[in-house]
Amino acid sequence: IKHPLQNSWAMWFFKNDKSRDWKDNLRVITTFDTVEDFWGLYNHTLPASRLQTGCDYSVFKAGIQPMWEDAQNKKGGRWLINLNKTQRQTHLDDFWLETLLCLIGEGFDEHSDDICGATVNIRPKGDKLGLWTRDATKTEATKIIGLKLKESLSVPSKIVIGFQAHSDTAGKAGSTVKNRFTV
Ligand code: M7G
Repeated sequence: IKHPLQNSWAMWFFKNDKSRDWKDNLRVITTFDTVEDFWGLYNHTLPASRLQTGCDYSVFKAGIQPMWEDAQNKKGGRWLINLNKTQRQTHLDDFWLETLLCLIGEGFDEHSDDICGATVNIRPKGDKLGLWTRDATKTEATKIIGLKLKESLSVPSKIVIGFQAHSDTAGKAGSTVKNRFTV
């Protein structure tokens, strides 16, 4: 028998088609709730580094859509790791896999309930990895989650990462969003 995960998850794919609404470019690839089905999916999908620019992968708990508007996300935010252009080849796939293993393995311990999912954005100016949490007002839990993410990805402690509330990000295309927290 397969090894069950604590939660059911859905993997989503976003392909940028500017003729359509943002939400209409978002599709579920599949859902999974066992270790074996996770690896089956992982091994049969392109690594993030080989997606076209403008594409995203997201993995969210079943029932949560990977968008700010979802009831589980709207009061939340994301820890954001910005990669430079060369890191697509050197770091992106490792970072994404480690993030997925933290999600499905409930690696945030007692704060795992605060986790909604994670997204990787493939972009010409630099790829981004976001870990989405449920409640941007939870200062301590949010900081612990950010530290755990840095540690899991072996991000050097001198590199500072920021947490942004979705309510600050929504509707601010192009402009910089202030960080609620940094670690
Ligand atoms: P992005 O893909 O997160 O980053 O957002 P990018 O600027 O590096 O490409 C690009 C745009 O996609 C935003 O300005 C929004 O127009 C749209 N968008 C992104 N997200 C995550 C959402 C979302 O959750 N909801 C809605 N309605 N639009 C979004």
